[in-house]
Amino acid sequence: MFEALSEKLDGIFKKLKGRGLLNEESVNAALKEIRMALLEADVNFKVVKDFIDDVRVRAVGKEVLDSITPGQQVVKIVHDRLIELMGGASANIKFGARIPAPIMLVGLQGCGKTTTAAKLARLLSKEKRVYLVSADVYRPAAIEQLAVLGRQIKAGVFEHGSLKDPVKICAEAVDQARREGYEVILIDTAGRLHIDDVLMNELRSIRDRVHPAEILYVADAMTGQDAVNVGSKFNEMIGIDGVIMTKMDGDARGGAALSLKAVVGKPLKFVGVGEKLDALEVFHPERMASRILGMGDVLSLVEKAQGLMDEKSARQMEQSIRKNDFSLEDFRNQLAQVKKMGSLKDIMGMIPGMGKHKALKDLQPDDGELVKITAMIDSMTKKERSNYLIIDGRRRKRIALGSGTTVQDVNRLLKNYSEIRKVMKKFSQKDGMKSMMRNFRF
Ligand SMILES: Nc1nc2c(ncn2[C@@H]2O[C@H](COP(=O)(O)OP(=O)(O)OP(=O)(O)O)[C@@H](O)[C@H]2O)c(=O)[nH]1
Ligand SMILES: [Mg+2]
Repeated sequence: MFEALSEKLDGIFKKLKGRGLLNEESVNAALKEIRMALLEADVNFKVVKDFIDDVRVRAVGKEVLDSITPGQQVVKIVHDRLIELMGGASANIKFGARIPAPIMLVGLQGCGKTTTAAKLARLLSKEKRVYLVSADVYRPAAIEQLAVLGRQIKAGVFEHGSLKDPVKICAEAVDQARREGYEVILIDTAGRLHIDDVLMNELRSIRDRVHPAEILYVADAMTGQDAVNVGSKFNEMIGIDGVIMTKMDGDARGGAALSLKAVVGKPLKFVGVGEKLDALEVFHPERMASRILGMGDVLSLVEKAQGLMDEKSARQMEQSIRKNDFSLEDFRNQLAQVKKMGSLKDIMGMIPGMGKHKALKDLQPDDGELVKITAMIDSMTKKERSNYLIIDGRRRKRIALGSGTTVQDVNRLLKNYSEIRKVMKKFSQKDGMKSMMRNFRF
């Protein structure tokens, strides 16, 4: 997501930072390019205009232009403004005092409500007991679809029996959830191709019957600005508390996500990034702004790692990072785990500066690559593995020979490893991953 935008902004800022001194003209020229980049990313034109006007006012001030690093200051202003645009702090779900807390998902047909209900149930069930109910009595198999997903994540699912009326179904499901001690009930509703009165009336009736703690509008990122406009309509007609944007993994340009808060006035709370049930992320404006500006998103990376690594490996990794001796041996042991996190390219995009790193950009280690890396590390002596700095030209040649690879392969491995090590060092400066995580828990 936001790859094209990110690349363009990177180019614009490189030029800006390369200039040293800035004046109003050069800032305005850069702003013009930023404006184009945002419009091309499908951000709402009115939002873009306000954004640029605001950055201009802040950037052409005397303090900025006269400072020693005016280019960097402008980047910071854009970064701050992007965070504000996306709603500032990340917005959690407010469950309210009632138990179970009903959360209602609404949106057009095919936007991803049912899948998202299951994903959200999975995410929330780390802390709460979650129950699912489908109020979609129209599409054949809709109820069964949610039941199947619910079973996969081991959430409770309401059984409809002979009930046919969506409002009664929801009311009865809430009672059932209460009886069974669930703390949250997620209500999956029916979709329509377009907003129509029948759908809105039905959603209103459900709302007035169960009084949801939150109504979340599910938006399909692939539909671009339509997703934003439909969101406004849903908000006017039934009132929403936040948005979940699905299919952010597709080739949507992402502008809708940047326009939502300003146009609809409601925060983006989660983003769907794949079809699998673990592909739902809490939306963090600050991290997203950093990612867009190529500053990396180390925290999401750490969270991803923590979610996927088995606990023992995570603890080992944390320990070696703490001791600040992430050796090549550790690296080899972690690679298999890293592979689980998706392509190394995606992971690199989250590390500051690495997304733009030429050598890493095209790096897509497949299984073959991993075998090669393992072979190279296996061909090293124990001493080499614990201190890569001693691996000189002669040793590189020997390692290449021993592992059936080339010296270039060994060079690349050591380069990547030393980059990763640098990031690891950053972690260890704070007081460990766990405490960092605690501050950012959903
Ligand atoms: N790639 C990707 N696909 C998604 C995501 N979320 C949902 N989908 C897919 O979108 C399609 C529709 O998802 P559903 O959850 O059935 O959508 P819905 O809103 O419940 O649809 P109706 O009940 O017919 O209105 C499915 O094929 C999902 O796998 C996502 O974040 N990424
Ligand atoms: Mg559905």
